[in-house]
Amino acid sequence: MPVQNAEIAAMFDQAADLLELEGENPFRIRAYRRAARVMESLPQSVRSLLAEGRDLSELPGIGEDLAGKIADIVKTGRFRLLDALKKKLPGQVGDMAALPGLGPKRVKLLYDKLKIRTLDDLRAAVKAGRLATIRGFGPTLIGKLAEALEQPRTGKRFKLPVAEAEAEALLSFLRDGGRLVVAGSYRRRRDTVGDLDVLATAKDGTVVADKLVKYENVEKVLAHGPARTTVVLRSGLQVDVRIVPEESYGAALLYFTGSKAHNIALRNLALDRHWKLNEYGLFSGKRRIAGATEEEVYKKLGLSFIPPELREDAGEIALAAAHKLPRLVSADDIRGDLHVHSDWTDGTTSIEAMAQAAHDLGYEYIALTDHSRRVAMAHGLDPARLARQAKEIDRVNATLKGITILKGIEVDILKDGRLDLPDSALAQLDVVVASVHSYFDLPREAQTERLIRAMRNRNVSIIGHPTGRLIGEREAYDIDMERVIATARDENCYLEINAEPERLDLNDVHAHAAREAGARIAISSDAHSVDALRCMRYGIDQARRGWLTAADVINTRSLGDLRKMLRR
Ligand code: DGT
Ligand code: CA
Ligand code: CA
Ligand code: ZN
Repeated sequence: MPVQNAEIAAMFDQAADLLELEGENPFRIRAYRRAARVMESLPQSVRSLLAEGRDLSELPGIGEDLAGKIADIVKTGRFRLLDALKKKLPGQVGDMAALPGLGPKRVKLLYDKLKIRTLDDLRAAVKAGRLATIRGFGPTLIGKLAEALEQPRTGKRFKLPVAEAEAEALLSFLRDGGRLVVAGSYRRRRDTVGDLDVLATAKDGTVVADKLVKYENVEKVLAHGPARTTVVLRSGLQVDVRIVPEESYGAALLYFTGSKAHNIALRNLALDRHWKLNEYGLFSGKRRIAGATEEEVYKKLGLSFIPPELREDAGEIALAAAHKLPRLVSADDIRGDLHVHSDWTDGTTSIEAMAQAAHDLGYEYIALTDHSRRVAMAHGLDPARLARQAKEIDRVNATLKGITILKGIEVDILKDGRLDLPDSALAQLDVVVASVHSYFDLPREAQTERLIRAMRNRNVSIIGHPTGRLIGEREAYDIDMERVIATARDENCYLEINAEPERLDLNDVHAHAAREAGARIAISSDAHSVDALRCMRYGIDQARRGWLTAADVINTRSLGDLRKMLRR
């Protein structure tokens, strides 16, 4: 397996932790952390950048020295500095520093005070209650460590709809009049979540905790206490419920919403002002100067409120300090859906019923985009059936008020980038979504050329699910995303965020890259049934994570404006 960007990021983060442990120069440490964030948010693998002969030192935050190290990691799979640091440090100190709640400083304390050098030493010390003897090791931190040591998470991640169904059922069960909210990656609307982090305010936290352990979907109780209770549901989803005091609610929500990188950046801002920020509040000395709401914490730190979807330390903090955050697209902005199927191919519902349902959602338009003939399984349309479908659309348009059905197709992109229907048929349509449904394993260059050729066809309006990934099932096919995005922009072809929760394709990072490059996006449900039209919101979530504003999204336009944009 070639080295992935995320692995390089993890190596840099770990090196930063260990350098901190060594008391290294803070600028050097920060440089590694920043480089880790850069690695994570690149739209393309570093390996392929290098293969193209690109100079990595042109990347933001990457100097010559780091560029050399990255190249070395890609070549050898190892980060020599990290290996050296690990060797220099006694026992498993390096691994310990990666535990949640256990930064470098605390690892050093553990070693200095209790001679703890390995994870087993640490486990034993937790069991024996010896940690409490060290200054700064309060019950919360010890609880956190016990949790991390005893329950190595399976690493399984859950798609949003699964997590949502569990969260909603659980919250309605637990509701007792106090506040109850799911924080963590769920609130940041990541496309998958590792576990649910629930916060509750309650006069008597034990009531909520006692209720939780009796919940019928609980399979296993991992921890049960007044401040934190952790259970595993039958689905395998782990739930952490934390009871927090009202006056800390905002600080706790901020902390447990994360991301960890965002938290660290905020904490550093607080430190710059000689304040302290943690899950209990923002403190000047012993005095709590903010903490009841997230808004007041951000305000005190001189920042605009940062929507949870942006909290990834990807540049949002600097923009919030300048009060220049983008105004993110929201459900209210969406005026139509440009990728919808009917029972003419593999949908379950008539054209008329789909249009009526879209109207009920408040849309002005939908584009009917059934499959083309090559997708035989779906009973794809040939030019003759497409012409007949057009007549049916005219008929329905004449009877339905308040919504317009645009004529469209989801045309297959053939292996060589030609399309599955003749230009003469495509030219009759309002919207042509072109998608790949075959030959997922072409080499990168061929796959990229295939998409680019499709985009250069002037009948094509939108590229559907541009990378073909199915979350947890199929990797994205190998394309040069940077070139695809640049071509989309230059050709006035739009890229889809397919809102189906197993696709979410483009993903957040690619959507961000598209916006940066000036390409525009269509957020589409790809609905095959009336209910599935509602998946739009998952696409909006990812668009928001990609920093998209209404102006970046074509289906926020009025029908008149949209028609002009679709004409090439
Ligand atoms: P997930 O569950 O893997 O999808 O991702 P998250 O972001 O929900 O992560 P999780 O559940 O491990 O922790 C929830 C939040 O708690 C996280 O987003 C930020 C905060 N947090 C956890 N560990 C640390 C830490 O060691 N330092 C700081 N500053 N924050 C942390
Ligand atoms: Ca979580
Ligand atoms: Ca958690
Ligand atoms: Zn489709």
